[in-house]
Formats: sequence, C-alpha cells, structure tokens
Amino acid sequence: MIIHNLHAEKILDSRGNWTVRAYINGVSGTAPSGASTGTYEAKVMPADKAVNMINTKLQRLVGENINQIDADILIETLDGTDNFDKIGGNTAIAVSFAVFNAIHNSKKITKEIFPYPLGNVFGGGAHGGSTTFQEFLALPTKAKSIYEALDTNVQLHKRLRETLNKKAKTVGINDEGALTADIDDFKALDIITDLAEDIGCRIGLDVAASEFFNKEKYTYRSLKKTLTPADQLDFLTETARKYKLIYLEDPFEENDFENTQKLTKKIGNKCLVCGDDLFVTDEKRLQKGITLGAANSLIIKPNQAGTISLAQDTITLAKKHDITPIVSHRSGETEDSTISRLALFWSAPIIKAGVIDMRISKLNELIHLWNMAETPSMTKLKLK
Ligand code: 2PG
Ligand code: MG
Repeated sequence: MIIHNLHAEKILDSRGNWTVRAYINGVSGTAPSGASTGTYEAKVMPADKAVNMINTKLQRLVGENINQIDADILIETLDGTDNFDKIGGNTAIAVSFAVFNAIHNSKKITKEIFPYPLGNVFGGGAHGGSTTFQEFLALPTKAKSIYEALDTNVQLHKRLRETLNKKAKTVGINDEGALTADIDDFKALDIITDLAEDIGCRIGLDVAASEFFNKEKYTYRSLKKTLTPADQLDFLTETARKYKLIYLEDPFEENDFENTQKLTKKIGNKCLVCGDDLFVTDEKRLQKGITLGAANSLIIKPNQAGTISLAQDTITLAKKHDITPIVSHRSGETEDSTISRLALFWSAPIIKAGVIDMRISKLNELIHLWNMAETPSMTKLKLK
C-alpha cells in the first residue's frame, strides 16, 4: 500500500479524556488508554504532543509503498527507544492501526473462525465500584454463533441489573459499562454465579492485583482483609474452586511470576490463568512466563506493545507454547473497532471487549464480520 497522506487529530475517549486519531489515506486508527496500566507498558504521550508527532516526525511514512511490518519497523525506528519514550506508544498504535485499516479496508478478512466475547458485567477497583476485584466477566462458552454469544453476555448484564436493583441500595455503571453496586466481592460472585448458571455461561475475574498490592500485602478494603502473597494464593485457589471460575486475570502483582506459576499449577487445568499487567503484551516478558510456567493465557492489548507487529510477535510466541491469547480493549475507548478485526485476523480464541455502551462498536463489528463470512463458526475452546 502506498501511503499518500497521514494526519492526526485530537478526539475524546469514553472517559472524556483526549486521545489521538491518525488517518492514512482517509482511513483511521485511534489509540485507547488504560486506568489500571502496567508499569512496563509503552509510554503514553499527551494527546496534543501525539498529534503533533504524527503531523511532523511521522510524515516520514508518506510516499512509502509499505506493508504492516515495514511500517511498524519504520515507526519503531523513528522513535528509537525501547518503549516508545520519544514518540509515545499511543502515537505509534494510532498510526499502526491506521495502516492495518487502510490495508484491509478494501480487502475482506477471510478468516471465518470467531472468538468468544469475554464481557465485563460487574466491576470495581480502578474502574469504579465497591469491590476490590476489578472485573467480573462472562464467557458464553456454549454459544454457537456470535449473535448467541453476545446475547448471552447482554442477558447476564440485564438480569444482573434487575437483581441488583432489588438487592442493593445504589446501582451504577462504571468506566467500562460494567454494573456497580454497594456489595462486596463475595456477594457479587454469589449473585453472578447463580445468574450465569441459569443463563448458561461461565464466569471469571480480572483481579488486577497490582492495584491493591502495597509492598508486601494485598489489601481487600471491601472484604476488610489483608493477605500476604501466600495467603492470596490460597484465597484465589479456593475462590476459583468455589465459584468454578473459568478465567482469572492478573491474580498477583505485575512482578510476581512465582506465585502466578504456583496458581497455574494448581488450577490451570480448569481455569485460564491470564497475565495482563504481568506480560504487557511484551514478547520478552511472555518468554519469561513460559520459561517459568507462569500463566496459561495472556491479554493482547496492542497499545501496550506500541504497534500491531510487536503485538503479533507476542501472540505468535503464545500460540507456539499453547498459551491462550485474548485480544483486549482498554477501559478508555473510542468507536475504533480495529481490535475486532485483529482478533479475527490473528485467530484469537477470545476477545475481551465489554458488553454495552462504547464497547458495542467492537461487538457490532464482530457481528458485521460474521455476516460477511461465508461459513462462519465459533472457535473451539480448550476449556468450556
Ligand atoms: C484491564 C483493562 C481492560 P485498563 O485491566 O484488563 O479491561 O483495564 O484498560 O484500565 O488497564
Ligand atoms: Mg486486566
């Protein structure tokens, strides 16, 4: 593809924060942003600077006849640091997304195996809400189509709202469109487990443990308990068993490969133990996890890496070692639906992209791709 023109603008995200949108040949890509960000993620530039960077330094891309990998290498070279310190990972991913969308705009994505949507129905932690666990997630493992899968998650969200309206005093919606209420983590798990069994889907948690780890201990303000890492291991093992969790993300703080390995050993045959802040979509950190046996799944957030090609290297490594990759949104989002096309393109078995509100652009893109496919089917999950 020849890059005829590249420009950027500053736009709003779902939190009302400014973010950067890049256009290549009139096709866009927009950077998302996190609230529970990992320390080792690509650096983020203020939106104004990112826009300026694209409209000046990154103009070097204009005139190039280029594919995704070469465009991403050029973006990395123009930055010249390890973690996009100079141009910003948000600048890089906006342009990288725009390249992908411009290349695939006219081409049909020919993949026909669809990922299962992992949807945040209830939450707390850094995204707002009274629980310490950040996300309570639905995985509709029995669904036979993308329609059925998305409908299952929406049903759980709707029925949960009705139940909370009866059982809690204050019910709200947080940064990711997940419900919140004045109940603790166990009460939430009790209610959601019952509903999920009735509806026929599985549930999981994003513990986002770095957010409530302070030097040596995990403080569950909502449960009024403080746990050592060893206690956290026992506590999560028991919680996963009791609630038959199929998914547990970031169970320990972002440097604790050792306890993540112990937990994976204990529950990994029944549960996806997933690294988000632990791996930050970074090939080297994933390699360390593979060597140590820490986690059997990982979150792929392209903006953590900085470019699509860097994220792709990580997903390729994951697949080689039977680590389940989950392509994911961020808590700060826009109508950009690149990750839905990427999930299909990469044949990722699961996509984490919310249930309602701003997230529907991604979910509706999955529906659109499903309707465009000749013989679409859902992927085969290892755990059901
Ligand atoms: C997470 C994400 C997305 P954030 O922790 O998995 O749900 O949140 O974008 O705030 O890191
Ligand atoms: Mg997470």
